[in-house]
Amino acid sequence: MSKYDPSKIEKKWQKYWEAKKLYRADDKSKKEKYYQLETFPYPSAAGLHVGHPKGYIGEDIHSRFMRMNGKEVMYTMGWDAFGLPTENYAIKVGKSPKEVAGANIKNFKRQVKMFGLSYDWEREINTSDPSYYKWTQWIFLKMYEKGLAYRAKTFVNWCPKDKTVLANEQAEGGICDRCGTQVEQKELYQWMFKITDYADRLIDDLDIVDYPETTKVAQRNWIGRSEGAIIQFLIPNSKLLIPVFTTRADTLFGATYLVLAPEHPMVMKLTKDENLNAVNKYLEEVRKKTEMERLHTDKSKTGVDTGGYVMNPINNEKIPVWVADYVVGWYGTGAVMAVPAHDERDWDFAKKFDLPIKPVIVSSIEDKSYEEDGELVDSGEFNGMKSAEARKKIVEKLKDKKLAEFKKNYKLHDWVISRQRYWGVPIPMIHCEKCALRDASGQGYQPVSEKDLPVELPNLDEYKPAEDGRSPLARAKEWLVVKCSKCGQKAERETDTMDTFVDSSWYYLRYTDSKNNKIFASEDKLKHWMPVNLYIIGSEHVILHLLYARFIVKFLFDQGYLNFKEPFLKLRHLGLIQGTDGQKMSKSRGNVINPDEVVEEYGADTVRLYEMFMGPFEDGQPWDSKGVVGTYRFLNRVWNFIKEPEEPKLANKEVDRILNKATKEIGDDIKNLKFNTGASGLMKLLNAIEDKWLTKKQYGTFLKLLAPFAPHISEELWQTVLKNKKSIHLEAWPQYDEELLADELIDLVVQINGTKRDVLKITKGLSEEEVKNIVLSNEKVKKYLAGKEIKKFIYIKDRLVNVVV
Ligand code: ANZ
Ligand code: ZN
Repeated sequence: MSKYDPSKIEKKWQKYWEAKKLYRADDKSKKEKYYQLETFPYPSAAGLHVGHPKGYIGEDIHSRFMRMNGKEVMYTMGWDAFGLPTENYAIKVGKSPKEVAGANIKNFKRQVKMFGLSYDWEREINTSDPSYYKWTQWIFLKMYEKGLAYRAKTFVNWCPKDKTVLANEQAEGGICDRCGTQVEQKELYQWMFKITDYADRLIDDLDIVDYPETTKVAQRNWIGRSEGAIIQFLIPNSKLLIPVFTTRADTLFGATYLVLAPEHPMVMKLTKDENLNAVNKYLEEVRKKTEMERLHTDKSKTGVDTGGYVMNPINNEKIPVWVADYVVGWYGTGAVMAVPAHDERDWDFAKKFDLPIKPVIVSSIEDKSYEEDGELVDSGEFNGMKSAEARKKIVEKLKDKKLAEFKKNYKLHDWVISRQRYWGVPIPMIHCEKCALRDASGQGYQPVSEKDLPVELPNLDEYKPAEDGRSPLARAKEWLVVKCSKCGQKAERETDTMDTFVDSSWYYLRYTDSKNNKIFASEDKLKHWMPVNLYIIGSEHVILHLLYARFIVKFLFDQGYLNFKEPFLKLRHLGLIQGTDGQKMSKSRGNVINPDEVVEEYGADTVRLYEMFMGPFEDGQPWDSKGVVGTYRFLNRVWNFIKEPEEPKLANKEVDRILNKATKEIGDDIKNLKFNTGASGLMKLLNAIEDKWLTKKQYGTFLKLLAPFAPHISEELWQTVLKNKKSIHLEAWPQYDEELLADELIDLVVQINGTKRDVLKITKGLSEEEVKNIVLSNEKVKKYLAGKEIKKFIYIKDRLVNVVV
């Protein structure tokens, strides 16, 4: 027989599968649907490294398995093509982002196809295609219609080099994660989505989905619901109040000063003339820090005294007002009653600035804050009360005087979707000066009419960001001018584009009906395919992408476009493959392994099997070239193992038993995404049957178990060696026999004083102790032994027992 040469068979079968439309997901199929999803890639200029396909391979194995188990599987691929890296790369190489993205997609597609993944390519999507982003714009308009898209001034992380807004996680440590420049805080008008309206539902509906618990916790923490109260502090000799948000109203008697966030509107009002210089200087310093830096609890506290005072509403005590950046402007009321005896941050601050510390909860701790609940002291009529009760009673008492109310708060911000960059979806709004004069908000923005969608991105001569921070779209003079959709006068288009997270928040809906040009997806198809049955994502997506997708689905549900509230029924994670040095693969570390070369040398099936064999799917593992060689050798053995048997002959029962067990185990492994034990199960299986004689059916069973992992070699052997006429990927997963799974039985000869008295069927491999128990409690044996004393019990494992009496 010929040598195993993947380069001769893999391309051939990929073409065959494509021509036969083997992996087409049929909308009208009578089979039960199964929608399997993976995060679609951002096609960078660097192309794939060997780590990228790991998730795709796992998903592909699972998809193939589900098909073999009678499901109509939808498994497909698309491109998250907008975004800053492409734009920056295009500027660097002097091309248009569109051209660069097109070339990147082409390269990615070639690489992805190399792995023989069972995608339905007819559903392919590209977020930078007008036929896709028309619907991203449409979603924006629906949001706007409902008052959930709005424009407001907000502090944002601003990269002065990239000249764009960054999300918090793109600005960790105050550094732009794209270019490494120090990030600034800048106050700008931005378009936002009011995701905070959905905060409770985004928490509560986590109960109806199957996500790893850690992911649910991450979602809950990000939303950060906390239950507390607003308490009003009074400014002496005025009618003005300063509200604070607290979760510890029980510690109200322990408040020894009040802190305003630097951006609090009352800062200047409270600052005394002699403190003005110091306060201004401090505000200037703070502007340079990002929110992340400000909130780090381990950083030494900074702040400044305003010289002003407020009165505690519970006892009219005067306490000083400070400004400090450990209080953030957007959370709660932007002001805090500081209780150093019971809050660590307040403790550190009070120690540093020599402010009084007054314990009001009983504790034995003296050298740091005591943060637990407890019994109140030094708290007037509330002395002796427990924290939980006091929290209620204190607020209730002040409530009558309108000085307090119960309040829930959230850490979640509204979603800033504006980007001042070119390569994104144009926000479909029009700014009209005329209308601005008339409308109450003075902003004068009008939505583009639905019938005028999509607002297409114009080509530019120059894609560099403008010095004033405005989007390069402001330079598209012709594109910019438009008639106001309300008054018909000459007006200007919005030049901001959308955060790419908007594009990816709804892409899985589009897969169900990717060519529809009347609606983002038809009701029928959405009903048929959604929700997604299994979504596998990297751990980097457990917060924002997931939250945004869930939000958009809830919104579309509310508008009556969807009949489900959660997009993903079941979510699982995958770990990254690292470089041989155990570090994250990256160009700058020089540890990137290009899949083109490995596939060329060993074939896609080897790489597929190796990536699954490396270790648990949800963990990360370093790449090991020796391991690749090992799996290549295994596939060579498979190649030599499968022969066309001379039939007919009787099947070897032992082989049946081994195959039976492997069918169950490997199937369970795939179902549970335990691809590594599945892959090693295949290897063990080959070891067990390699030197045995098999029937054609038995060889076929082996190949079917291998097929999801190594689809090319199994197809080749199935069709050319075993001479089957149809694709192995249309076969059903082999049936297994529960009874055969039971442990193997042996015949145990029982002698008494050397004479054979019985033969017992017992499980193979039992210990002498276990066998003795079975034999001596056997009725027949008991009869022979009645009244006699056992002198000796001789046991020859799995064969014979001799009882000497
Ligand atoms: C007094 C107090 C006493 C507090 C005490 C805590 C312990 P979560 O659970 O995160 O909601 N806080 C309120 N607004 C803030 C802001 N804008 N920036 C920084 N901190 C703020 O935390 C609520 C607590 O965080 C509030 O309860 C407040 O401090 C602080 F022994 O009020 B507490
Ligand atoms: Zn107008």
